[in-house]
Amino acid sequence: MAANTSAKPLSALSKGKAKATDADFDDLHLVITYRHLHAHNLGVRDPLRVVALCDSDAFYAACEQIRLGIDPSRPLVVQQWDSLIAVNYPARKFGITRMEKIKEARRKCPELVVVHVATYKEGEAEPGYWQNPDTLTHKVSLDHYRRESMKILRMFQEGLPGGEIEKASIDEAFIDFTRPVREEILRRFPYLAEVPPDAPRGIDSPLPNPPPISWHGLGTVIEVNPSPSDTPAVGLEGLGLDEDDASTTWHDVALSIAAELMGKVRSDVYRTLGYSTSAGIARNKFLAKLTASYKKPNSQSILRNAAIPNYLKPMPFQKIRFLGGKLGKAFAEEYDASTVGDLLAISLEEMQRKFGENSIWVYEILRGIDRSEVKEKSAVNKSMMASKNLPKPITKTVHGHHWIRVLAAELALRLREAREEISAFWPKTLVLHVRQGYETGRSKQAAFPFTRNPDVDYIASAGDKLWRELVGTDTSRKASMNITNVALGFAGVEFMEIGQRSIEGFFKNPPTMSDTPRSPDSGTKRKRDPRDDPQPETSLTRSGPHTQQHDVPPDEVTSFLCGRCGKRIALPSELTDANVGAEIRTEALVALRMEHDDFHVAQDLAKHYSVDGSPRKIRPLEKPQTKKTRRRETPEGIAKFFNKK
Ligand code: DCP
Ligand code: CA
Repeated sequence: MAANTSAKPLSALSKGKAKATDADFDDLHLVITYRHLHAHNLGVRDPLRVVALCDSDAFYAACEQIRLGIDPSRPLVVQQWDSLIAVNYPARKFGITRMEKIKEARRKCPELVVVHVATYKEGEAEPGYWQNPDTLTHKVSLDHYRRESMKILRMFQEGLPGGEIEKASIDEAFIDFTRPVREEILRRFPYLAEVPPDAPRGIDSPLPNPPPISWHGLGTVIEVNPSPSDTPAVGLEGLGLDEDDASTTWHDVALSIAAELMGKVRSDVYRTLGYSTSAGIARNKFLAKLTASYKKPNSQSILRNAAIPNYLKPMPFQKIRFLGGKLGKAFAEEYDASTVGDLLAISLEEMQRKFGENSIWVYEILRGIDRSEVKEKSAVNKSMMASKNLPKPITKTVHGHHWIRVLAAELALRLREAREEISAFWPKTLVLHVRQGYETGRSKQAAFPFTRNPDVDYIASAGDKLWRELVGTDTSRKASMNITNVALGFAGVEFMEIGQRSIEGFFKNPPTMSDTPRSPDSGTKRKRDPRDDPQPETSLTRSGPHTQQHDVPPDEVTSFLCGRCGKRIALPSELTDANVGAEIRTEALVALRMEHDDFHVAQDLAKHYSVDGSPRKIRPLEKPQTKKTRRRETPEGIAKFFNKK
């Protein structure tokens, strides 16, 4: 069944105030047939699709609390220079929030445990927890958090065989449970394995009614009809709601099985590593992410299809990813709307007339439709960059060499760890990037010759050589030096060939996922996609002559140029602030790039498929327009809203 296409009166459309009906969510009530259950390749259009997002609670704070063996009930924050970057839940009870100053936090809670994030300092091969680290001389290290994050991810991989897992950020992962859940349904309900001989429409007959579900112990089931006073705090955990609900579907059964699997692996992570997590379980990534934050910490929430409309309708749509900026504002102004419910009255035709064809993506996301895939990412980044924003610019070569050594220590450690994971991991190229004041950044790269022991000295001396070539020396320079950011990194990572072994063969601890045989038609294991490479889109990754100099675009550190839409996509302003560490920004830029890629993929899919999976026909506009007039109203469709602010 396709999404609601009924046109509403034009007067209502233009104001955006017509009442939304459940017909707006038609695709939620797909009849599930034997064909659906027995198919293995429905991918994102599978009506039994189940996706979870699992996020660690107060992650950096938890890492420090566990590392130091501190009682988890004590209020604890992680500090980076003057700011807080993570606040545990006991500290939140005192009203302490992230981005607060230490002084203020201590005033609110005198017994607060404050841990400064580890830093590198010159002359040390390892990051440390020094007394009074100083941003003028030290560099933040997130290595411990990366390692802990990998431990959690590995437990997911080992504990959820058959589930597709995508690391979404340092402390979040999406898990596609569709495949293991389908197998479990067939195991628990063997009568579904065969189409009954008297089934009226053969394999296209609907499945028999599902058994009642006991949600006890599976998490918080979001209510289908919440009363206005309901808040996540009162929850519905363990109430066994909906056991006798005649509206129970096989998708609900699928959600409940995924909740069992997710709950088990979450408690394994907690027991083994000590990290508490919060998960959201729903029909797709968008809804799983929204659901994960329904109730935090240490909980999981389940969004049944029947509960989607009332869950989404009151939500301010400008909180939705990609609708937070200019695009969301334009919708709010155009339709005098603030919630998802307000916009449901707007027909697809109307949106497409005002915002271009691609606004089908908005139309669908408001209805909880998201066809982006859960994609496994490469286990090891193909590039590695250590970067430092310099509160005090470098004005002398000797200071340049200081920072090269600090950055080289981080790279040496990360390279050693990557090679412990994949013994054949070797970067071909070393890249140095510098930025002068607010001017265009410049970079230079050189081949990075193989050595058995790539220690700090080895990397620093290669970095120093690049520095001399790129920046010059005090005596060789005519203009004064004023370097505000320096980054040293590896690019062009290769896996050295050993016979015919695949990359997986080089894993010392192969993830269970890569051992799991997949049916050829599962369609879940992707070929490597060039977009997986999170390296900013400069010429850094290209191999070239021994040394090459490249001009990189001005805002390379805070934005990237999308090769698909040609737009420069920038981080939100709170992340471009000088107070935000370069490491956080680099991570955020990688995440932004993945999100942007997902956006294109979602748009591609939206262009080609309707809700029931049939090729989409873009319906004619209500008032046929000439190309000329349409161009004037929507010069670039919604793409223009993704321009750099
Ligand atoms: N982080 C950061 N700076 C930010 C945002 C996050 O350094 N502006 C780091 C610290 C966090 C970690 O990333 O611990 C994960 O970010 P989350 O947004 O998931 O926040 P938390 O895990 O700390 O808390 P929550 O329990 O709300 O998820
Ligand atoms: Ca988190």
